[in-house]
This record gives sequence, structure tokens and C-alpha cells, in this order.
Amino acid sequence: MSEPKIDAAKLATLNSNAISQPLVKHIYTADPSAHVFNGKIYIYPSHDIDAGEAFDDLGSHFDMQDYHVFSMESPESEVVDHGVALSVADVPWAQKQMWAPDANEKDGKYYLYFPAKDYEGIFRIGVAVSDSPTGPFKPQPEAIKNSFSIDPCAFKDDDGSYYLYFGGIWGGQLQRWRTGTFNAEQPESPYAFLPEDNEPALCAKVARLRDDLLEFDEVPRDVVIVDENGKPLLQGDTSRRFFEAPWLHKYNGKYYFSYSTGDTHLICYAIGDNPYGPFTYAGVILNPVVGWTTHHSICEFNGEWYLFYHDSILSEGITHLRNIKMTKLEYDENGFIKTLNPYGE
Ligand code: FUB
Repeated sequence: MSEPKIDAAKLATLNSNAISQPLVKHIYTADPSAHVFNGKIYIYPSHDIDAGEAFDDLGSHFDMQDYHVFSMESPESEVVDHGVALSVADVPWAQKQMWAPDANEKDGKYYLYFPAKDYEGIFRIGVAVSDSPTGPFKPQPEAIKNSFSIDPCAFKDDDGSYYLYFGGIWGGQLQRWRTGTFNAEQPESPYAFLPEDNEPALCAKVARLRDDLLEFDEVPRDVVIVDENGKPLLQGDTSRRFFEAPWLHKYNGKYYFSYSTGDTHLICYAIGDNPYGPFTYAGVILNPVVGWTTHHSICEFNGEWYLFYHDSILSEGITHLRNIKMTKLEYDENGFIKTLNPYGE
């Protein structure tokens, strides 16, 4: 089941003013995590399908079943689809909903991190390994111990340590982990178990990875985002607080934590001095796109910076049938990122 498409005239205007065009048109793709390995761009997105699930605020309509990996020789070159890299049917612990993945490389091996619901309906994060950046990836038999929620981002720091950032509220279930164990109580509502508006916002999580990159090396910690006065953002601060889609990149020695604000549809960022934060809120990277979700990654290629993101232009506005895009990202002289308007308004 899908929502109605957006009005054709409006779509045409948005499309012609858009700052970028879909990178992939033969299948629907979303949540692009981009990395440069061996001088080439690799994109690890979700593979959107219409599985016939009804639309709800838990994201049941995002019922994806596999991942494709894409590569580009350079930002201007054609995008190559390397086919199915991992299917839910090949992951012993995973039942459904293969949401936003990420990948990284160590010593010539490639690690694909992915969230999926297990057979108890709980989102966990798994890892699958390959000798090639394009897969196929062989999944570990179990999910990462003590992993939960969604949207992994695998960051490699300059000292060779790796960190996994993750988390998402509502359908991503982060609010059910407030006590450290999964709260399975009813109601099955995205709004239950959230903090009050005047309480500190729920945080994304980060854990350093073990040397073999297959498990956490520590108990996941909160990624705290603070305001200009050093106070943690509040749950009611919906245009700035974390919702989902964490990403970490480094620019001029600083750590940039970026994320989606979910129901206010922004990609925002905050800056810190180390991988754990705290991170000070710094602004909006991307204004709302066509479609409910927004999700991105940031990556450097040949000294230029790029934002990878998605919208639902290709499906004429259907939220769970999205298409990945990329555009240049610019910093000002103080290291702040210039806000992008996806349709040039
Ligand atoms: O693709 C499914 C979910 O939608 C992702 O995990 C979220 O970040 C949102 O983009």
C-alpha cells in the first residue's frame, strides 16, 4: 500500500529545480552510505521495494529484503550496479526489514553492517564479510552482541580504530532501550516510551569495534548533542534533536556528527573534539526532500566533499520507493557546512 503520489505540476517544478538527479533508476535505492576504497567511490544503500505492507509510523512499509552495492570511478562517471551483495534469506538471525547499511575496510577485508528485525521483532545489527568491496558478503551467524536499533555507521579514525554509530527512534526502537534492556510492553506505538518534551533527547549510540570488527569492544555510549550553552538538546526540540541516520566524518581534525531529525525532515550536524562527543549543534546540512525520510552520508573524493542523500522523486513522491543522489558539500572558512536546498528554493 502506498500514499498518493504528489501533484504532477509540482513534481515537474521540483524536478527541474533539483540540485541533483537520481544516481540509479533501474531499482529504488535509499540511505546511501558512501566510502572511497582504493581510489573509487562505493555506495552501500538500502534497496527499496513495495512489499505490500501498509504505511505506518513504525515504518512497516520499509520491508526491504536485500542489498546491492554500487561503484563510481569518480563523481562524474557512470554508476555500476554490482548486483545482490547480501539477502535476508542468507542471514540466520534476521527475519525482515533490511534497513540502512554501511561498510568499511580493514586489511583488505570489507565489512557490511546492517540492521534487520530478528525473529522476536527486535532490530539488531549484523555484520557480513567479503574480500571485495562489492561483495557478496558472508554474514556472521549471530547479530553483533549487545547491538540494537538501526542505521549503523562504521567510522575509521586516523589512528586506525573503528567505531560503530547507530540508533533511531520510533520504528527504530531506540526508545524501548532506555533502561538497557528491550522494553516489550504495549502499546506497539512509535510514540510510546519516549522522553517528555522537556527531558534530554534520546541519543544515538557509539561503540568502538573490536580489532576483528565483528563485535563491540565496549558497552555502547550515548552520543550527546549539546546546544550553544553546553546543555543537552531536549526531546521537544524536534528541529534539532537526533531521530535516526547517524553519520560521522572528520574535517580539519574535528569530528562532525550528522543525522536526520525525522519528523521535521532535516539533515543536521554537530561538531566535537573526539569520536564520543559531546557534539555541539552546528546547523542544517539539507532541507527537507520529497518523501518522509531523509538520510545521508558525507565523503571526500580527491579533495572535494560530497553529500549522498535520497528523495522520492523517481517514484513521484512515494515515501518508501526512494532514489539515491549526490551533490557537492561546501564548508565556510570557519568549518561550518553551507545549507543545501534540494530543489534550489
Ligand atoms: O530505509 C529505512 C529507514 O528509513 C532507514 O533505516 C531510516 O534511516 C530511514 O531512511
